[in-house]
Amino acid sequence: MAMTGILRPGHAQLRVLDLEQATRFYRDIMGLVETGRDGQGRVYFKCWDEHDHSSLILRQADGAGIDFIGFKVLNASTLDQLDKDIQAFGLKTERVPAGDLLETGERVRFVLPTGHVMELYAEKTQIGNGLPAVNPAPWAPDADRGMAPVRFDHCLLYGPNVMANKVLFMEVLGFHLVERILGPAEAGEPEIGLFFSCSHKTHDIAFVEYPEPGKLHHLSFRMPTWERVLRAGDIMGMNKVPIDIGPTRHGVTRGETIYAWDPSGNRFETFAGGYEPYPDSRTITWTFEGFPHGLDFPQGKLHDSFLTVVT
Ligand code: M3P
Ligand code: FE
Repeated sequence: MAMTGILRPGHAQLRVLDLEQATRFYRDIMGLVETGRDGQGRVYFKCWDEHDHSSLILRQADGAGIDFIGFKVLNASTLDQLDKDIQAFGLKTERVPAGDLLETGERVRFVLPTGHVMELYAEKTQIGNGLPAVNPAPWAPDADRGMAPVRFDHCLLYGPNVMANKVLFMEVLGFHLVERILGPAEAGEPEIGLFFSCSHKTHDIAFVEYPEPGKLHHLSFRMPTWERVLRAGDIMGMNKVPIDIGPTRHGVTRGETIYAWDPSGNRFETFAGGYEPYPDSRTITWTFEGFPHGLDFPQGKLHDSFLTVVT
């Protein structure tokens, strides 16, 4: 399918309570590649098979959570057009100068109706995946340290007004709605969970209705296979990483998954599988009664922590 407009989730900036402990976790246990530190003390990482300079930025803070999520767009004129479209939709935008994030161009920043800070950018230096573009091997040495996800895949964010996000994502930002979760019949089955894609993936970003704005449910890291999800679970066990759910499979998106917590209490997901929707694919709906299997298909179980623990 043609890829124009918004291409993919490119980076997320995460707040951590102890930067050096978090750096050791993401580098040595998660197995990300550390790519830089800036004048503000932030630490930058990428997954081994990503080419752009960074996809995860850690900032030391007093409380855990997400500062912002950034999506890469096709080019500078796309960025300008989306900036105008977002303003016409009624949101204020702000330009963050190039270089504020290492090796990253100018960003257009705005606050979603759910209270999350989102940004768009067109430029990030490509530093490569450690493999040549001519006759490359299937993996590089960085693929063999820790859990070693191949890419930052998506995030699930919790906040109020997910229905307002739906209009923005579908009518302005060009995403399609792949799956949705409905609330109880007594409440008139409102849409309480929305899974959006700007690509061939089951989701590039998802939202769940929640009273407090701007909350992070999880950042998800793509593993190449289910075996690699299980191996990530082995590494979590070896390192006493606290697990929330899994290994199991979601009914929602059919993803094979483990949810666990980083040392600051931010949830992350190691994730594989799923399917490949197109923009014209039918949207899949999970009713409130069906949702326990949507969350954990084999067990059909609503895990309390999934619904209540966010940062
Ligand atoms: C994911 C995923 C829910 C399922 C979440 C699914 C809210 O996080 O990556 O597929 O039930
Ligand atoms: Fe997920």
